Amino acid sequence: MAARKPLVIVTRKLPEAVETRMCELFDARLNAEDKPMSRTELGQALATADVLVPTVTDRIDGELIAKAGPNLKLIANFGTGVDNIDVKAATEKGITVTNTPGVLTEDTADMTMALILAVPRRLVEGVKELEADNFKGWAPSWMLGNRLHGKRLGIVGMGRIGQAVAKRARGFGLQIHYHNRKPVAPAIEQELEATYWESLDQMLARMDIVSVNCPHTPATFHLLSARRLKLMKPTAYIVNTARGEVIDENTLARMLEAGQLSGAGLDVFENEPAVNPKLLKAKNVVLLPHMGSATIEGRIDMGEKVIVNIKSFIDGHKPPDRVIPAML
Ligand code: 8YV
Repeated sequence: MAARKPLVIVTRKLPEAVETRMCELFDARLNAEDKPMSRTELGQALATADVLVPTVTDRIDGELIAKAGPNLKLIANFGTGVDNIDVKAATEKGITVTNTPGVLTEDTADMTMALILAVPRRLVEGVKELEADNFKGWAPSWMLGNRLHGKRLGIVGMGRIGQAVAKRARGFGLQIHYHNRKPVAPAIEQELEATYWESLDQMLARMDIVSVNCPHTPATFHLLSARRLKLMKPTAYIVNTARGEVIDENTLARMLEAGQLSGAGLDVFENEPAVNPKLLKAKNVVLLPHMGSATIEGRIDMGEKVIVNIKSFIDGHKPPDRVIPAML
């Protein structure tokens, strides 16, 4: 008798090509309506599945993992960030966790660059002015922003995405500075002409634009704390395409309102999908609904990675994108 296909529960709607392939390979339970699962539904999924495929919108904490059924051996996250999953609790229960690194690097870096351009150059404000019929002809002192060329960009987190941002930013004449747990390889530093700052405090105080590109972990929660945000120049801009939790959002909103920072470009928020009302009201911000990696190509590549991780796991191999708690 043919072996039973593994029961793979997918919490959200994925691209058609990905779902079709999943149905060929696995006993896949899909979410055609794309309605986010409630906590109870997630609990049921964990209790019955062999493999769970969650996304950033599913919070798989220690309490849920403790109630996982005996069949659950793999959580194959559709996404790179795994701050939605208690990886340590999963690993201790013998559940492997995988993610989808690499395939959304370029898309996220593009969106970061778009925000780095959009905020100092007042792109969205300009669109709104035109739509409001406020364009009465060119004027020498109207809609003036700030020049990018020659300014200092401070990248917080020089991993794949941070480096991809640096490459783009160099093309726009920005000087690259970065803070990371460790300096990157000298060859990369040379190629990017990047300056390493061991002290995040010192870097923040000297940058014109700060881009957050590190993962959200217990160590990076509110890394840009109220104290650190206050070290930044009032003329500086801040861009975040990583995770809202890395910045003290409340303080950031208050500082933007008070003119203690020049502006912010945010694709992510601390309590998604909620957005701080002060940010929504602020003029000097560009706010996006967590769409940094939202390309058709990227989503298909992410799905492909999830499939490869599941397939290699059930075939008895180490899945390529295992997340090891010690690495977080
Ligand atoms: C993903 C992301 O689309 O992969 C990540 O870490 O932030 C997003 O761009 C999302 O996580 C999907 O689960």
